[in-house]
Amino acid sequence: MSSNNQPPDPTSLLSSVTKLLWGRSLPPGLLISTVRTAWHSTWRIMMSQLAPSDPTLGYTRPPSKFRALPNQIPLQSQTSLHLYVGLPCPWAHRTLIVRALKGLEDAVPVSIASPGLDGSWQFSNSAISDPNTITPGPDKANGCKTLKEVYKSRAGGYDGRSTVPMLWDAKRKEVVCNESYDIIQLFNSGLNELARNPGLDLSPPPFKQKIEKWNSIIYPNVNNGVYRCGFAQSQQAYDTAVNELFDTLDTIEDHLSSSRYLCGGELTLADVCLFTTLIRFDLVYNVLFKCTKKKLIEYPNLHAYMREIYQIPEVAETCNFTAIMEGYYKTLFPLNPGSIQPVMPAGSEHEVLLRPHNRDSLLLQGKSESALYVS
Ligand SMILES: N[C@@H](CCC(=O)N[C@@H](CS)C(=O)NCC(=O)O)C(=O)O
Repeated sequence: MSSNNQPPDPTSLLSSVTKLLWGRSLPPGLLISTVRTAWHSTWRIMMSQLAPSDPTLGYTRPPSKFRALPNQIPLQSQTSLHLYVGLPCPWAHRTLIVRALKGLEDAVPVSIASPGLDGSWQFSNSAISDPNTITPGPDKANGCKTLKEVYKSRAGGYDGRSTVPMLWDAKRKEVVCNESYDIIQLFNSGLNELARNPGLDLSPPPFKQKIEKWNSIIYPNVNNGVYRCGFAQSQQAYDTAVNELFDTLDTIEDHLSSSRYLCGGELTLADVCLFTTLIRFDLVYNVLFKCTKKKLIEYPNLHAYMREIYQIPEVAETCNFTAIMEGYYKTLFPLNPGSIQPVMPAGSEHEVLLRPHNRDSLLLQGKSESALYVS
């Protein structure tokens, strides 16, 4: 028995037994192959929960359960909306950016959850609020401890995936929508009477077709593409995903050499959707999701484009790099069992992102291209 009556530490017990049996050398092959088989099977079970897959063991993202288009939101709900997000999540990040650009902070209050060790979204009452950084905190609409509780509290309950972003109607106590693209469309054009910046249109009619075209390329290959790399459960599925990801990044890099934004001279919803993946690329996806063919910083146009968007003050305020790093490296246990966070080569991410982007010279070209859509 230990002197302070504490139970023996199982790890030191295990290491004493292995030392006794095999000294300092590795345990025999049989033990290694048994542990390997057990670990691999457990990994497959965990991955199948984390990331549902197709027959090639490629990741297939489950569809969102609650959908809503701007004109489908009941009028009485528009004044009682509440947004739930998590800072590591690129899908939730889209909604924070459009909310900030449109000036909807007062009209749509936000509650920020953080990932717990079991991967579920949790609220914290003890959060230290830092006025310079967006930080997680309590559930301001329902006072719940977890997002699961909020979903469950809707009339009729809910037992599915409790994902962010989630738009909640605080009066009706109902989930309005949990699909990021629907939410950013609603924020862009459905709440103009409540917005501080109603004149901004991130999806103007002449650009709509172009935006849809870019989304249809970028969503499967880049936004979801990085997840298809990281959550692949076979070499074949990973190879397909990683090639499609980098082929698409090459195409965008080329396009951005002569176009300031994806659709020409103005920022659109397509840029917001690409940005939230790019901003996480070198910090997370390059390392944790094995998106290793290149780092984003090796693409001069894409990196400068990302910097230009980051340098919009309302956008920078939605980025919390500490929360992003911790959210991925500490929570995605099957991908990083030791929870060790890698060191990044450059200084602070914020400083790198403040370097000049020099994309103003593309303004004229971009403007003339966008004029083409109008005519
Ligand atoms: N298609 C959804 C995806 C949302 C999503 O997958 N969110 C993740 C965080 S990045 C989540 O909340 N996962 C929790 C879970 O699956 O239980 C959207 O674009 O809004």
